[in-house]
Amino acid sequence: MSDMSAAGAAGAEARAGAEAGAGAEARAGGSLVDQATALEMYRKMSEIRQFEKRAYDLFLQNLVRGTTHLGTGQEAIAAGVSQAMNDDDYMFVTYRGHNHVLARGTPMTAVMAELLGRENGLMHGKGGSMHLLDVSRGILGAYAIIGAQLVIANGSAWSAKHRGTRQVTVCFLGDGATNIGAFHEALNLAVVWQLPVVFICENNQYMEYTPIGMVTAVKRPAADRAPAYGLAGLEVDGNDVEAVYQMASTVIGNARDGAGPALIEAITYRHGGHSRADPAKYRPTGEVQEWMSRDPLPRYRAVLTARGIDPSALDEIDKTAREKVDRATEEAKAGPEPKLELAETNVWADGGHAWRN
Ligand SMILES: Cc1ncc(C[n+]2csc(CCOP(=O)(O)OP(=O)(O)O)c2C)c(N)n1
Ligand SMILES: [Mg+2]
Repeated sequence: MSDMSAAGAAGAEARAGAEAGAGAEARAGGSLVDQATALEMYRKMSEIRQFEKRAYDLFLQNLVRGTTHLGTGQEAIAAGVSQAMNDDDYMFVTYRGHNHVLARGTPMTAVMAELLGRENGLMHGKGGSMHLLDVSRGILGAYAIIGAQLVIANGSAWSAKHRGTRQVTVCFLGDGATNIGAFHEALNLAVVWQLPVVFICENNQYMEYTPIGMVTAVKRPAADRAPAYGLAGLEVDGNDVEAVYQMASTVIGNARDGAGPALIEAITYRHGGHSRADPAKYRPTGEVQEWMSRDPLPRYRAVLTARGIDPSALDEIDKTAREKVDRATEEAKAGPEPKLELAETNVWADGGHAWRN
């Protein structure tokens, strides 16, 4: 028990340092990010934005199977956090997971084809938008049950700790998950076991249709709960990709070095409704306009050009991203419908199902 307390205390100090460190970097105006990293993050955001626009157009053409939850407006969080991860780190996402999977480098055609239910999709057309999984890139699933992924992410973090691999698990969640029991269970155990896990709460202000503030006892649903579990109440502007990148780098680095878990609340806004069935008419016009003026993409473009990057270099990135989305769309559309024989494959880890039936 005393060992555990000592580890907890060391972790708390490291986390306090992380908070101070992130603040200092933010005060330096974000210029600590080198140009190659900055352009890489811009590229990721541009690709995601255009992918999501295309996904929406494809719905309207009735080509996307099942429902879809777009991450438009939240690109800076996926881009900044993924940039701070090592290649062999693990990632858990929600049903709103296109952004994160693309930012992690999963081929765009595979993601697009999955939305279209084609055999060349990431899950061979059997998962759809809500169930993107790419074990080769450490993405251990997309979870549609709110909060479920947090406790499973603890398992992946525990495994890495047990094996001594220095891999960190990054687990994304929505603000709505903070009022689910699994959120509290997962945070408690992550701290008790000092797991190398970083939880990123994307507070986009709404759950399905209800503002998170209407049903939550504290102002900041994640950050204000963190201290109850001995964690720093970290909050970041989720529409500022460099701030996200810097804070994520600090806490992921700490977790890798054995300082234990962290929880970040990234403040953001989704540009559209909850899912394709939701026109989001319940949101006040002024609120939407206010957030649109903080759109992470034009905002980062302004930061980069003010820093001396030629706008034509950014135009070129946007053009290449558009071409990539065009190519992915064509390749996805050209993919065959999944064959019936595939229906019962990939169900169990051994690729079979016979023992159960
Ligand atoms: C345990 C559980 N309860 C209810 C739902 C229905 N549901 C689907 S999405 C959602 C809202 C989640 O909001 P949030 O966590 O803020 O994520 P966001 O959609 O804003 O990204 C709800 C309640 C569910 N999927 N799982
Ligand atoms: Mg939400």
